[in-house]
Amino acid sequence: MSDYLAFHPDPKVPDFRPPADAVDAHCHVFGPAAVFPFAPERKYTPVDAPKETLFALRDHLGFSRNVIVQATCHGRDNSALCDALRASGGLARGIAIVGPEVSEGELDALHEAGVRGVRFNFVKRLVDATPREVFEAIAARIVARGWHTVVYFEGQDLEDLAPFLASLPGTVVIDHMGRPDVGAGIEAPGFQRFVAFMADNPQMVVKVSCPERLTVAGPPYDDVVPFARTLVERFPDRVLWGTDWPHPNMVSHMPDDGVLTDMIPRIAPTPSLQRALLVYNPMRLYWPEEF
Ligand code: 0GY
Repeated sequence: MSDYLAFHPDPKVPDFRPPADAVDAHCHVFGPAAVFPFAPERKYTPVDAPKETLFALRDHLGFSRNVIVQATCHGRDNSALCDALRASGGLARGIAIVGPEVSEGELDALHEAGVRGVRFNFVKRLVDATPREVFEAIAARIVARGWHTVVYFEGQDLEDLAPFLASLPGTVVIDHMGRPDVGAGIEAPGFQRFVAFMADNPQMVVKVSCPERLTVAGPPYDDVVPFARTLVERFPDRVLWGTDWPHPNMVSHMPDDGVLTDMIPRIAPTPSLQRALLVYNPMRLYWPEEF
């Protein structure tokens, strides 16, 4: 039984058509729980969101590929993720969650399935804290394989985390724009600190995703547009975009993924910014051999 809203049953066909080879660079698969049980230590129980539904949504929205991100509800058991990656025929890559106990053989198997990075979660409502030395040791091992790290934190924690994040080796991908306080506006110190952090650390890449979690105004998320557009225009070769389907943990409302897709030309107003956001940047990170 899920504690949270189910994903939108019938998203609109977007008016915006993504360019050829566009990548949805942040989405999840959950369960089905009968086959891939959720982690006992999870903080929420999502709705089953199987790979078949994700791949159908990809086609419906006009995307070509997915980056599937392991979420906390599946803990360190990456089986559902790897099952989806294997079934994708090379059209999906993955970001896993691993602990310090992971063996080199297990990392080999994850790579074989299509995993290209690991996620470190600092959001206190989602995870119990992990010592930074543990993350450092994992980062050193995975970067040696050509993988990268994905980090998820909330805006108010950036000041404390910044030195640590900046010290991580290799590319670091930041989820959901570093979760700014949208109500405070783009000139507020919090978002300006984030922009300065991006400027000072050229190894950082940011996902301009998740308006549904950040908005105060609600759909069609006009209040989130200036945040995403600022990042796209300032760092055009260091931005990624994703649906965040099936939007775990949402209680306020469930977004229509077609409406989310229709935000793209508002945050990336030119075809060249759109190609960078949706094709070049994710392909370079996740399918470098084809790029
Ligand atoms: C997201 C956001 C959330 C959940 C997780 O790993 C997770 O459980 O990332 C959230 O609750 O903000 O990226 O899907």
